[in-house]
Amino acid sequence: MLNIKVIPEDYVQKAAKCAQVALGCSRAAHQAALRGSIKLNPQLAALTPKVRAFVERSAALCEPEHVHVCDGSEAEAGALLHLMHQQGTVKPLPQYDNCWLTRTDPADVARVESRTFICSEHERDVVPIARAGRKSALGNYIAPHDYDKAVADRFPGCMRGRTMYVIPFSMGPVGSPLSKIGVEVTDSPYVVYSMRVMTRMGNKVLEALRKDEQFVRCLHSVGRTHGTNTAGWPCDPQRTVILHRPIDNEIISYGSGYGGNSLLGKKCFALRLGSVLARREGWLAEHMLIVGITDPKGRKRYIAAAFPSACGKTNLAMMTPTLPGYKVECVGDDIAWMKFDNNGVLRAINPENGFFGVAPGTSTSTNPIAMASVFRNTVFTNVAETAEGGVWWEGMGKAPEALIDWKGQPWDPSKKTPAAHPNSRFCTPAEQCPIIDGDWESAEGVPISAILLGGRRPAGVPLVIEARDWQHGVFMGAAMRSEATAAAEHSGKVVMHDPFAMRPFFGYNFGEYLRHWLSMPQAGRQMPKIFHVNWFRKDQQGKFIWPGFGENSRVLDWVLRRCDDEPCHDSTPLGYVPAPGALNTNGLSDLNMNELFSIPKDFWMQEADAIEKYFKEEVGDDLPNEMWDELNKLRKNIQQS
Ligand code: GTP
Ligand code: SPV
Ligand code: MN
Repeated sequence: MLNIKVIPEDYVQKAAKCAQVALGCSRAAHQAALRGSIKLNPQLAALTPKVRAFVERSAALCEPEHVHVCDGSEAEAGALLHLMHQQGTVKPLPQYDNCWLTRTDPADVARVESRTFICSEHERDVVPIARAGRKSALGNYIAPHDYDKAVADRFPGCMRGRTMYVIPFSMGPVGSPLSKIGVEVTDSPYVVYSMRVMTRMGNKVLEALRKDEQFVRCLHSVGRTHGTNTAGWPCDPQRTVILHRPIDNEIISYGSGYGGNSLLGKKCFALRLGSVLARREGWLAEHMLIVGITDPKGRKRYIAAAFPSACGKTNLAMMTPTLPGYKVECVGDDIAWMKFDNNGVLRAINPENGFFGVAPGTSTSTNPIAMASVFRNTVFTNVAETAEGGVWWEGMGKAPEALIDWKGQPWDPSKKTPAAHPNSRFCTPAEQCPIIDGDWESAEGVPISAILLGGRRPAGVPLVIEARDWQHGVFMGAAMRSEATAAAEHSGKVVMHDPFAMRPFFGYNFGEYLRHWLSMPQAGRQMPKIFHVNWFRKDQQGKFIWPGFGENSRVLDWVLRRCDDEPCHDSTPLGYVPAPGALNTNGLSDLNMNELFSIPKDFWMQEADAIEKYFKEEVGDDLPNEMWDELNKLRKNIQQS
């Protein structure tokens, strides 16, 4: 069923012509390649014309041996696992139920931001004017001819000898007015299997396409292999490139099979293209978790929270609250698509269908809900393997004897290299989460009462600050910084600017993004309150001051009380913080509240300088004046404090 021959031989020869022109702008070449007698596979004949044209053009370019259109069935998923097992890409983990281990090539372990590009006619569409012609920290621009060349240099014949899978997928519940459809073609069965977990995929999406033929074209190849683990994990790390052309609804990714580089519905579609669509259509596509919180009075509210990669979204989304009477339910752990409805309520959907979550640090004490979710129907990537056919990672608990590390070697703890890669992950269906929210697939989305922003700030930044108003909140988002993590290729723990946790994911000019956020307050709309949180402040000994995880419910409690306009706050130069005694710390011993909430004047003068430098050097004339006004206010407040 999987190996269906559909490409006649002369088609392959004619493909060379086609390949000279990049996908999406090759209609003439495509027509030329199609002339001649092509017997169509019934699977392809059933596709809508636009999807079929995309598939045929992709096949002509990449020259796969077979084409398979995915139906999304159990049987298909089983066949894929069987195939991957044979090829050495996955191995079973007999300790659990339908769980599998993958080891990637050591050169393909995370998103590669330096090779991720957005294409548009004008550079300023993509990066702020201050960086014209230079490297921007807020996105990489690629000109149309370089984009076409990057494709032509890599894709012709890149799938020779392989099967090309066609994955029709929906970001968001099929049929929701907030959802969008994509079609990814890929030569990686690992990608197909993961996309079945992370998105709604298969026949029901093809049916939806028959009603509305619009979709985002996603082309992916792991490339002609130049990695070291070529049998199990083909990839071409030296030539990896991840390209987006928002104007054409097109994503093209080459060389990596990992996470956000290859599961193109996630960061590429839902955030980079999503942010462009959102701005055009008046909504928000954000790197945010969505969580429902029921307070002891039985009132349920939802919040969304933007933290950079590996900074606590999955953990907050699945939190087990320590405060009595609170209940937390999970809608999503990574991405939120949000739109004001006709009643002025901001509604959010999780466009995803699964969790691609960070493994290290996940344990029965930090995230028992994740632990209860991931030991069925899960693919683990780059974790360590136990002798019993189970998994282990740093932070899970005591290391068992005789571990095999993520590179497949016996682990030697004395060598101080981690057994699991720091960016190792689990890929798990969301419906398996025991606290998945009853409305997580609601077509209209859940109402958002508050938006949290945050990051890893070891020094100077208090546990929680409430923005004075929406504009101040937008400034907080623009000024966000966080320590680098293993989720991308940055090395060291340097504190980086990461506005709105979106720095790697903006699909268009950040100045325009800020303007879009500033335009949200309109007559009749109920604006969520905005807060900045920091679970990661450290003391003089380098230890986290705040216990985090389930104890973060204490901060949520204060946030919700502020949403009710309870006067439990004090004004500071940075915004509002809990009034003395207002943050419930009952039962927490040895907590140094002064250290947790102090606002060191020198630190904040330097922070204001750093923000100014960033705004000037990275954004320049594209920065909305409101942001300068807010920075001036911040400076004045600190000076006067
Ligand atoms: P992405 O999937 O990359 O977007 O990451 P994420 O934002 O979902 O981060 P996640 O929740 O997976 O957490 C990343 C790491 O931070 C894990 O090792 C967690 O154990 C750790 N972490 C999460 N929340 C807290 C917290 O409240 N305190 C502390 N100290 N660590 C935390
Ligand atoms: C992130 O890096 O923010 C992730 C993981 O959620 S990836 O899917 O690789 O982008
Ligand atoms: Mn993420």
